[in-house]
Amino acid sequence: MDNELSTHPHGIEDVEIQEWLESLDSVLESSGPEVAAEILERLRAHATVSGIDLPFSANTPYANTIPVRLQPLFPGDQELERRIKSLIRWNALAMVVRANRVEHNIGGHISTYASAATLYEVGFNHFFRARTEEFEGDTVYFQGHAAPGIYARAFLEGRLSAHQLENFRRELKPGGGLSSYPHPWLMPDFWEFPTVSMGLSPLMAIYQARFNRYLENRGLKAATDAKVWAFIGDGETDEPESLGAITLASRERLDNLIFVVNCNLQRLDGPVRGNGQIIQELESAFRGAGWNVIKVLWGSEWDPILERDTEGLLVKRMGETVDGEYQKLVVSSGAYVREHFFGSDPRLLQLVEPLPDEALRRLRLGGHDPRKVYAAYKAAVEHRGSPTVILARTIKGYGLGEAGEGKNVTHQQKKLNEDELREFRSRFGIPLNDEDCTEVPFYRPPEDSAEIQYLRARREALGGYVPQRRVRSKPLVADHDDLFKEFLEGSDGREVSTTMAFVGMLRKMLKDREIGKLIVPIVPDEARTFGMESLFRSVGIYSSVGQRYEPVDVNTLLYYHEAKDGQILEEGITEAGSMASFIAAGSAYATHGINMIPFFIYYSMFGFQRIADFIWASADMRTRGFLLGGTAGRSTLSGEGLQHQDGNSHVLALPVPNLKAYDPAYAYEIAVIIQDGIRRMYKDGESVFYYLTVMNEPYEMPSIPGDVREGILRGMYRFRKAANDKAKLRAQLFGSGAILNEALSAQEILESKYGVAADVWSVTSYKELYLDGIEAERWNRLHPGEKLRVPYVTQCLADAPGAIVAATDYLKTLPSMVGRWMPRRLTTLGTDGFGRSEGRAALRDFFEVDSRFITMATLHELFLDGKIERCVLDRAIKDLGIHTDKPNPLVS
Ligand SMILES: Cc1ncc(C[n+]2csc(CCOP(=O)(O)OP(=O)(O)O)c2C)c(N)n1
Ligand SMILES: [Mg+2]
Repeated sequence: MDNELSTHPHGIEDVEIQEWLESLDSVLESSGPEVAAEILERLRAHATVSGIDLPFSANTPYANTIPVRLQPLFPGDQELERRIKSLIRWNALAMVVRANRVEHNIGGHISTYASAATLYEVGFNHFFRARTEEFEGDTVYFQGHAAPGIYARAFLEGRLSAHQLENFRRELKPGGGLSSYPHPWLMPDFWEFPTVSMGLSPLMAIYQARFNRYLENRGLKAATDAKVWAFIGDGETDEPESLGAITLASRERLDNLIFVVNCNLQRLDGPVRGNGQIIQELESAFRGAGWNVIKVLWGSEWDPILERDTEGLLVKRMGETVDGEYQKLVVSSGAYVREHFFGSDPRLLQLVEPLPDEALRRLRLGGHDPRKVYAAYKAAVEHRGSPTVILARTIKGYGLGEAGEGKNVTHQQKKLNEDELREFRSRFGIPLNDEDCTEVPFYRPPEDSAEIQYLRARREALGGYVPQRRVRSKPLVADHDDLFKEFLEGSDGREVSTTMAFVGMLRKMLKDREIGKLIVPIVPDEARTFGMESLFRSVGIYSSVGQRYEPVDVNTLLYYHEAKDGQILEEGITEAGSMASFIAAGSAYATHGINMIPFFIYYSMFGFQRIADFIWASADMRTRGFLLGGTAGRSTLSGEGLQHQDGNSHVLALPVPNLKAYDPAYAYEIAVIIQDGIRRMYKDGESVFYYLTVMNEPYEMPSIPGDVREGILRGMYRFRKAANDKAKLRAQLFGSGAILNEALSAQEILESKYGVAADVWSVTSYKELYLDGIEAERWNRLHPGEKLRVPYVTQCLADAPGAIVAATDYLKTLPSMVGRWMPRRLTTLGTDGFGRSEGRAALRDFFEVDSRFITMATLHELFLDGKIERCVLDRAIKDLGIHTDKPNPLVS
């Protein structure tokens, strides 16, 4: 047997290997790890040029990255910290169990926090620094499903009451409750970052860390060693967003960023990688991307065993065991572990011979050992030059025992029977007797107890409590009339697009004394599409290393100018990443106390459709700023076709409650909306943000027709009255964006050819009209008998006679939403269906939204009302050249 194992597949003698290893050891001892690493690197390079085909692996053995000899002393009182953690474990569990006793199926999660408790507690006691007047503080993204543990800690800290804990997931209870997950919208003094839609927080954290550097490099805040910590699940890493930007983090050398992946090897249904090893997979992905990877796999109890493993057999066995098997070992007895894990080799069995079965069962994993976790965190915060990921092995549902520890069902476990509760109580030493314990009361030791005193002292040393959200920026003061004035005046015959008009405003805002430096233009590789390249030169593209090359277009006026203090965030082709920058910038008023004003301009079809969940998260986070959907309008974006032409985004913008969505037609409308938006968000501190579509169709911009500001902001105003308002045939035409011009042409055709006098309305926001309408209805319903509130649309149309026709470049449902508040039937024209590669005129014919179709729809309405004869309609169809048997754009 011995003989068999002493030679290797290629016939190398053990002794030969031993010699190599010993020489490495001696280099390590005499010259240190750097020299040893260099020799290995040279050997590898030498091997390659000598024709040796070395397989690439970014993996290291399945062992702790930090060797025991380099492990720092644990600075805390381990026993006290264990007791505090146990109390938090109990209260977190109590919250969920109690909530489900009161209302079956109210939900909540025990097992995520149970697995992550040590990861958080070491952070809370030793690392997470609060935001104070003097120090910006660390930023922590908590794993959403661990929320009960974070609440339970805040309870011990005296920040949340037992009443609030009692109302976990009962937010509508008198006295308030606690939201299921981190939601700044619902708990604006507590949570900072919504994390529970998996995959969003890792990406947001990366861009947050980068944005912190942006603020420093632009001189808007002092450089500090503040860290961004992101706690994420191992199952969560399957979301494409989770790992999607990890190369940005290493490229930007974000050593202010620390990921902690809670590797309990399980997700909701079962193992993350039953047949593989998620930890090794993540290690190679992160190492390959240039991250500092720290594996915390085995607890201190393993150290002496591993030390005895001089041949590396145990580490080899660990590396060969798949996660499904590890999970089985977790739920099994010591005897089973001995037989099935160590039993694979008699020499392994020998290693654990002195240990009784019970000790084998109690061999802790790294993520449950504060000493190992502390060592990893310390190494992470001290590491320079790249971001760090800590892969910490834990057990899902740790401590739940029979009630779920390590079981596939543990994620959903919300109820414990009496025996299970008693066992949990005993395991964590909660001072409750058998009887009391089954009531699952919240337990907080007295204020003067060692636990509370310690916990408070630790937080005090770290600057205060975490998480805590506070708006720290001062309101802007100016009204900025001067900035927007020129855009109210029209383009004086020049044809410009609303995109050009917006870029003109942006350029002007960038020069403003108060807000200039606060503006953050964000583009996902579309600046040229929107005519923004002049900004490259004037304000520069942000680059943390400046510009290390002479740009190819250096001799041109608008060269590609990268600079350390560049203002533009040119994100490359990542709408998700750009949105994460938008979020970091738009929440800086709270995170950093700086009123950053992001303008994120993108191809409108790739906005809501692609990254709506980030937009939803930014709404939750009370992010401020402007989203601009460029090249918008299904029939206005010519040529591009089905994938690009956006007729959807204004419908997709409807569900976001605090998002104001506008489809402006003219420069002055945009100016009014942006100026008012800046006032509302940054002067009055409202938690709203904006979505504006801008188009690339050039046309003359008129000057503002009188006092229409309120109408623009509320959603509609009469742009042009009919010339002859005494005419018998009357109509009201609604247009938005570029389609407003079609309505104006229709107005002329109707008047000159058919004697119909039409008023034309610019509808800047169907969403605003709709929200106003449903609110009026609601108020009326709840206040019967009182003076009825009249929706704004109804008010506008009080003296507006005739047929009503709305045309939009978006789905017909937009105008239809407000039809019921109109005095008469509404006809809507819109662009439902797939786009086409075509010119504008053909597209508007295809979708039936051009002036001809608006004219015809108006005449048809008048015909239905008996105001005109059928022959007029027939003649119009002929004169307008409308093919009545044309394909249906909706389904063709
Ligand atoms: C985008 C998204 N998809 C699905 C879910 C539902 N979900 C909540 S937790 C969970 C499993 C989480 O597993 P993991 O990330 O490993 O975290 P753990 O609880 O194991 O620490 C799932 C699928 C979600 N919250 N977000
Ligand atoms: Mg997991």
